[in-house]
Amino acid sequence: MFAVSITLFVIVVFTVLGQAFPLKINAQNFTREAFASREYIYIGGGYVQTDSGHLYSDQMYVEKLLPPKLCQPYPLIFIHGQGQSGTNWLNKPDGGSGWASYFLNQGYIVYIVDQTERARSPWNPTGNTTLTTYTAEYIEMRMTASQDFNIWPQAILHTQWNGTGRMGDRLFDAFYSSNVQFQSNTVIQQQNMQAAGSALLHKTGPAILAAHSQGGLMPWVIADSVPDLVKGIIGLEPSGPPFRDAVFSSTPARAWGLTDIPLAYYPTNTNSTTPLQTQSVPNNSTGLDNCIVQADPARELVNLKEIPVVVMTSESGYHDVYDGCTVSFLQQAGVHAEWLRLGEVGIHGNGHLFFLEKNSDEIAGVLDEWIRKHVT
Ligand SMILES: *[C@@H]1O[C@H](CO)[C@@H](O)[C@H](O)[C@H]1NC(C)=O
Ligand SMILES: *[C@@H]1O[C@H](CO)[C@@H](O)[C@H](O)[C@H]1NC(C)=O
Ligand SMILES: *[C@@H]1O[C@H](CO)[C@@H](O)[C@H](O)[C@H]1NC(C)=O
Ligand SMILES: *[C@@H]1O[C@H](CO)[C@@H](O)[C@H](O)[C@H]1NC(C)=O
Ligand SMILES: *[C@@H]1O[C@H](CO)[C@@H](O)[C@H](O)[C@H]1NC(C)=O
Ligand SMILES: CC(=O)N[C@H]1CO[C@H](CO)[C@@H](O)[C@@H]1O
Repeated sequence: MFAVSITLFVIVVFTVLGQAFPLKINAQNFTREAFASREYIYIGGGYVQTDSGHLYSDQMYVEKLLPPKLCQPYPLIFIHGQGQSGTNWLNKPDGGSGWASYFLNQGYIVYIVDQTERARSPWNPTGNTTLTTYTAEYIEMRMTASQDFNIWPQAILHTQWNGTGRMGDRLFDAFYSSNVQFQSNTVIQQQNMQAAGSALLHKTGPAILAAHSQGGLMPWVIADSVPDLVKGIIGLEPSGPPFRDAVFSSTPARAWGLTDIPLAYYPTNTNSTTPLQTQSVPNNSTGLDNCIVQADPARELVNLKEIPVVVMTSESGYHDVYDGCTVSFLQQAGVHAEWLRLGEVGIHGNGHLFFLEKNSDEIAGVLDEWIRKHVT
């Protein structure tokens, strides 16, 4: 009980290289990471009875990094993708400084979570659910070395991963060894993240959600339950497209358009057969997929309507094939969503893990600019 109910405040001074005189150290000389004070909490979840006693279940690990000079009105909450943990936003596998540092240096409070039942957020072994994990081959093919496999048309353009992106390369190994197991049931994961995420926003107050890939589903379900507390949603190649998988399979998925669990639509759905009626819209350019969107007239995502949304997509990642469909779906449902394709703003050669790639700071700059312009 103690461990979960107490908030620990830990001031971290980054005395890298064992330097004992923090006051005389200029951060730039010793580490490229930003100075920050750090505290962590566990949020959400509760006790469950098991055969051998009580366990605490479905709570989420959250780390708060406070910049030396706070000058942004809203904090940024980063949610990582499948197989990943909050380390995604700390330093990069090649030792370069990560997005947490970038945004701390711009004066944001940065929150980093480990999704429920993942990494430092415990999995309940008595809950009858299973964990799974990604192989190295899966990561090479989809993310770090797509140019060697050419599964989708844009894959060949990939140049920004540092190193070969293949097993045995020091930087790939550094990245892949940070991958962790995850809850394999998407419905359970979305329910748990909705609960823990809303609890977090009640604690932080109004904030911006920035979420990658499978984590990119979570802002939709969290904002749907606490719309007034979400000031902006940044989808970093969020899971999609609506209603089905794409590129690697075309299995039906996300019956609620963006998610597997219900979102509030208006008018309310009265058809018990399926949450939403759909239609297929043909693609207009090479390399882009057809889209499935709602049949007309589309229902509105009432709780997301007032929240500015950007979907950011890399030039060579597999999401470029279909992220436009996610954006079309959002717009059709009345959401102010914008598709920001990095290739179209002159940032070339990135893949799905663009925040860990060589030019990650340049991309962070584009995002920072978007926030300053759209989140008010
Ligand atoms: C797990 O399954 C067992 C056997 O079916 C059942 O007795 C138990 O209640 C289940 N536990 C949970 C948390 O659902
Ligand atoms: C309910 O949804 C199903 C499946 O999309 C469709 O065939 C049916 O016509 C719908 N019923 C009504 C009353 O809209
Ligand atoms: C293709 O273009 C038409 C006409 O501009 C538009 O209605 C449709 O949504 C586009 N398709 C996609 C997939 O964007
Ligand atoms: C639409 O996508 C299909 C399959 O990906 C492709 O064959 C076709 O050329 C695309 N259409 C256009 C106009 O590019
Ligand atoms: C690539 O990684 C090496 C470390 O192995 C680092 O020294 C170099 O700066 C990185 N390159 C870029 C462009 O970030
Ligand atoms: C000794 C040394 O390298 N000092 C550098 C520490 O970092 C500051 C800021 O980047 C530089 O101006 C110093 O030259």
